[in-house]
Amino acid sequence: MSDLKQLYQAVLDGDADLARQTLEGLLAAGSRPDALLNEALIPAMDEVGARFERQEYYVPEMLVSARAMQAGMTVLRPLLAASGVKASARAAIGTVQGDLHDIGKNLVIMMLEGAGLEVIDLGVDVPPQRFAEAVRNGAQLVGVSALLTTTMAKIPDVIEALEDAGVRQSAKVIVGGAPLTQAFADKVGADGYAPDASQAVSLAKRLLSLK
Ligand code: B1M
Repeated sequence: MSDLKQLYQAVLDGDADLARQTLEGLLAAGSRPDALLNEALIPAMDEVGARFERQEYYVPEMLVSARAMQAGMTVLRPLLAASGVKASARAAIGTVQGDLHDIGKNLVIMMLEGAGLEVIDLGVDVPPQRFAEAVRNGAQLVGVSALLTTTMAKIPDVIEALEDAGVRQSAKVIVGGAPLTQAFADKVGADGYAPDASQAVSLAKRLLSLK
């Protein structure tokens, strides 16, 4: 197996140590950071998403793969920044105000990063104005996660904050979390709803017209 294939496989298998070691070996041998990202890490996360959708992978497998990819990204990120490689788009993702659940949100962030987006993690219990601020700072996609029936009711406040700040048209808004539905997303005026992290990636790509 080539080292590039081994890197791809290590992410699929969720082997963070092997992913990092293989990636460092490839870099030492002269591989370009952007090639490792585009030819191994991103395709591996695409395949993880596809397996999740086929129900061959579940949340734990997706989490360990995302962590393996993150292990690679910690090595690659400074090199990519130094070589001027740009992320395809910038997103800002947070859990809505009053809500402290972040496991699903983090998974969505890791999958979006795996798809080549730059993601600002706004954290949990995020006030609506912080989403608006993120758009003012260049986010083209806003992601809002909510896990409680009480806090999902706060999502319209986020959309209102974007409108009040005059930036609603500057970013697409996607929402997700266990109690949410497409009907809820439509009702509150979000641009899209994704039931899981993998579909959040395809939704983001579609809304932002990324390939
Ligand atoms: Co809480 N909790 N919790 N909890 N908790 C739930 C959500 C609950 C369903 C449990 C239950 O009663 N059966 C229930 C909500 C009931 C309701 O509102 N209908 C509940 C409750 C009541 C509470 C408290 C109020 C309990 C209390 O204190 N009395 C409290 C609230 C605290 C607060 O937020 N203010 C509370 C606290 C906690 C912990 C802190 C203990 C902990 C959170 C730890 C953490 O996140 N760091 C916790 C946990 C772990 C859970 C359960 C057990 C698991 C949630 C989880 O991480 N799932 C949960 C019960 C359950 O779901 N079985 C429960 C795994 C995760 C990968 O899935 O988050 O759904 P999920 O994310 C998915 C999708 O939803 C989607 O993609 C993800 C990956 O596929 N998705 C998005 C999520 N966000 C997305 C955003 C997108 C797109 C897709 O675009 C932006």
